[in-house]
Amino acid sequence: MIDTAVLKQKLGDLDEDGVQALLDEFAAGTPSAEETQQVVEACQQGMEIVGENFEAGTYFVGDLMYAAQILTAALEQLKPLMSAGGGQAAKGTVVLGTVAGDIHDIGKNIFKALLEAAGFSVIDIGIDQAPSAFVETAKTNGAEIVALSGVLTLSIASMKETIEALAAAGLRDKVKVMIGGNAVSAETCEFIGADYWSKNAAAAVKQGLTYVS
Ligand code: B12
Repeated sequence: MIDTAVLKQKLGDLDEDGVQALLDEFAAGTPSAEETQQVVEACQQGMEIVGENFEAGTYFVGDLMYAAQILTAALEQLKPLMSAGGGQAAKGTVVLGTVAGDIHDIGKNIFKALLEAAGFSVIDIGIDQAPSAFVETAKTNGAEIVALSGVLTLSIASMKETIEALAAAGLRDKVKVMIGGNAVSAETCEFIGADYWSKNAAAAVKQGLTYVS
C-alpha cells in the first residue's frame, strides 16, 4: 500500500508526475477495493488543499482546472480497481446529477463508479441540471433513489428546489433523496428535506443498498 498522506500532498501541490508515479505503484500491487477507496479519499483530501490554496489566493482558477485534470486521470486509473472482488446483480436504479448552477462533477463521477461497482443501475444526467430533469428522469425510469451532487454553497438552494419539484410531481414518497458534495451537512440535509447526506461516496453506497434491499 502506498503512503496516502504523500499522495494527498502531491495532489495538493499539483505534482502531476508525482501523483502518477504513486498511482502506478499502487495499481501494480493488485490492491483491494477497500484500499482503492482509501486512495480515492486521499485524492479528495488533496483537492481540499487545492481549495484552501484557492481561497488563500495562492492558486487561481487555472490551478483548479489543472487539479481537476489530474484527478480525472487518477479516477480513470482507479475505476477498474474499485470493483475488485466482483460485481453483483442489478440492485436498483439511481438518477444522479449535479444540481442547477453547479458544474463540478468529479465527486459525482466517483460516486457513480462506486454505485455501479456495487451493482446499481445509474442514470447520470450530468452537470448543471434543472429540477425538472431529475423529476422527468426519475419518473420515466421508476428510480428508487435520486442523488443530488453539489459543491457550491448556492447548490443547497438548487437541491431544495429539486426536492420541492419531486414533491410537486408526487414522487417524494416513492424515492429516497441522497445529497452529497462539499456543500452538504446534517443541517442542510434537514433544512432541505433530503433523506441522507454524505461527503463520503463509499459510505453513501452502503446506505443506498439499505434502501433497495
Ligand atoms: C476542481 C474544482 C473546480 C473545477 C471543477 C472541475 C470538475 N470537472 O468538476 C473547476 C475549475 C471547473 C471549478 C470551477 C469553479 N469553482 Co471550484 N473547486 C474545485 C475544487 C478544488 C475540488 C472539487 C473536487 O473535485 N473535489 C474532490 C471531490 C472528490 O470531492 P467531492 O466533490 O466533495 O465529492 C466526494 C463526496 O462529497 C461524495 N459525493 C459527491 N457527490 C455526491 C453526491 C451524492 C448523492 C453523495 C451521497 C455523495 C457525493 O463523493 C465524492 C467522493 O467521496 C474545490 C475545492 C473543494 N474543497 O472541494 C473548488 C470549489 C468547490 N470551487 C469553488 C469555486 C468558487 C469555483 C468557481 C466559482 C470559481 C470561479 N471563480 O470561476 C467555479 C464555479 C463554476 C460552477 N458554476 O460550478 C469553491 C466553492 C465555494 C463555495 N462555498 O461555494 C471551492 C470550495 C474552492 C474554494 N475553497 O473556494 N472548480
